[in-house]
Amino acid sequence: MKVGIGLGSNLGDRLVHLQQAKRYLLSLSPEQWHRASPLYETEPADCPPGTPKFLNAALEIEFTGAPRTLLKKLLAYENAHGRDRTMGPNAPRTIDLDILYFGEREVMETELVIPHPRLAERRFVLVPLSTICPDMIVKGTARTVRMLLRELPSKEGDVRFVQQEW
Ligand code: PH2
Ligand code: MG
Ligand code: MG
Repeated sequence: MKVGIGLGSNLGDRLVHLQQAKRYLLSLSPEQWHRASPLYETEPADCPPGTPKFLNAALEIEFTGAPRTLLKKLLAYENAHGRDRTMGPNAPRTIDLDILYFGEREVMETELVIPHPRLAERRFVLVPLSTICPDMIVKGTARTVRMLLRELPSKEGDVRFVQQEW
């Protein structure tokens, strides 16, 4: 199954955190097959005042296990790489790995909702995603990634291209 993962970091060496996580995610994919978005620096959305800016990107990999298996791996990776969950919602984090889509699957469980429930509201997700799958229809929205992005109001400079390769 082709799986989209959103990556974010706004604590410590953000680029290194994203690069290390990318290497890990590729290791889950047969022959390291993947598509990667460029890297973006983004304004914090729905975060406490004074929150540092994020680096965000999106990655598509091939994953042959179940959605919950992948979720467990991502959470374990975050925990092993300095993610502090005691600081409250949307506190600065070394690394955040979110499942955005999982092939055509829809999952509605307490700990896991796929497609990601806030995907359609977030430019820091849709801008990177639109570079790897602009014409993918997002399950449950009847819209493509490109359409969702076009419908979302943008604030000047909220998502800034940093570099293609990372
Ligand atoms: N992640 C959040 C909340 N707000 N804002 C930006 N710019 N980037 C993120 O990755 C992000 C956020 C919750 O995971
Ligand atoms: Mg997140
Ligand atoms: Mg998360």
